[in-house]
Amino acid sequence: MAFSFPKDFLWGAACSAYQIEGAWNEGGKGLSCHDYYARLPEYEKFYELGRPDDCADFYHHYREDIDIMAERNLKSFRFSIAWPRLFPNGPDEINQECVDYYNDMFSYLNEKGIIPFVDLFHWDLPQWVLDRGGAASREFIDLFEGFARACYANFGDKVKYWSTTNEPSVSIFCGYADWNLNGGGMFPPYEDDRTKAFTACHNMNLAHMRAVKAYREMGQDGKIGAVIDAFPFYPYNFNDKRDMEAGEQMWDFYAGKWLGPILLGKYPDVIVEHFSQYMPEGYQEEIAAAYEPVDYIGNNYYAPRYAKYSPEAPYYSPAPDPELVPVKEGGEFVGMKYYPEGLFDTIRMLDKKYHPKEIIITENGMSAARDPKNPAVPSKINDENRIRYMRSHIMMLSRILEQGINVTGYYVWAIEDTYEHGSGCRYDYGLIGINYDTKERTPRDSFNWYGEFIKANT
Ligand code: IFM
Repeated sequence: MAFSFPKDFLWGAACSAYQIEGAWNEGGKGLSCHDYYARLPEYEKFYELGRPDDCADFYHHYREDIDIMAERNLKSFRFSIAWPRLFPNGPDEINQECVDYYNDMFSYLNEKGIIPFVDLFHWDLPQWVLDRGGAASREFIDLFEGFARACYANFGDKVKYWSTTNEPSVSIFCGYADWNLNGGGMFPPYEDDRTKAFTACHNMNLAHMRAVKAYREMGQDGKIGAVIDAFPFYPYNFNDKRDMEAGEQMWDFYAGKWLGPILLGKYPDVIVEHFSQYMPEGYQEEIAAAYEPVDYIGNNYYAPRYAKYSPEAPYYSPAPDPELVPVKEGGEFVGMKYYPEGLFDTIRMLDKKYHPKEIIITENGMSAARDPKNPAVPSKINDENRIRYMRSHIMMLSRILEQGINVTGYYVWAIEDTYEHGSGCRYDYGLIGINYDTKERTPRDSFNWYGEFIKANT
């Protein structure tokens, strides 16, 4: 087989505003839901390993970081706009300082030949939105559309790749329930309410469609889609046909409740059969009527999960990995299976089930733990395991392309060490290591390797 890639392939790296930007109370920014909850003692357990207050301080270092990206031939940088920075207090008052900041960042990226790819919403709801009921409230749809329109109007001349939302399975659904309905929310507002979880899901899908429609109505000339974390749920027992079915059901439950509406204009059967009671009346018809096709679908893949049959409705449950050889070399790849083949299976499944026009791999990467005694200091700079991880996933990508599937981009998570919800700044994903005391940036070997790879393949 030939390992070759299209010359215009988007070789990128990704991050989100709230995970690297810092400056939580500077530049006219308002409170995000995390800024707010992290300061309430009763939610301490979600923030005991740290808050996203200053983290990598990208807000003050973005030009320096963009220089490092350009020196390493990066073709595209995926980032998000902080909604609470753009609209600090409510929907009517835009923060000009923030408009200037993002405009300068996007201009500088373009000047350096790096294509900006922007997520409208990557996990940092303004607290004022949550105070008005968050995504569980119908008003969210209008608020989101207003935010989207403001972003297109202010940045649309510089940004030609847009995503409405990133991993809503985590940030939206998990505000009101555990991902598998096995308990309460793991994200602000940390409630335990299935009706709100499914209503928020439906509202997010509608808000996405409104934002896509608005993009076209405003005559914008780039591409717009959404980013979903879909991954295979392999059967726990290959000898039990019911476990095989459970895997597909779990995919439909976890990722399909977004992918179905976004790509096909309808919810999957598993939602209709088992969870309709938590959805607003007429939800299936409403989604069909609001459906607005996307230009591409983004997929975040890290590792697969497992599923098995369960005798009670909805007849599936998560299962432990029967093959797990824990990969914890030096605290790397914490708690996740190293399985590049899962990327191949995910993209094939996406293509087969939904036939999207274009797929972009919007996140893929591995973490390494910092030394708990010295948490300001970045984990290994000579990160040969991350190179191994990237190489093997990129090899899978070439196999995917050989199948004729239209994948047009691959983004490493993350451009630099990030704040991670629940685990603070302790697990590094970065191509650039960050010293959290001095804010010194040190490109890792993986970034140098990636830079050479990009040069050789474009
Ligand atoms: O850091 C997160 C990101 O915000 C969403 N996708 C998974 C990443 C790694 O945990």
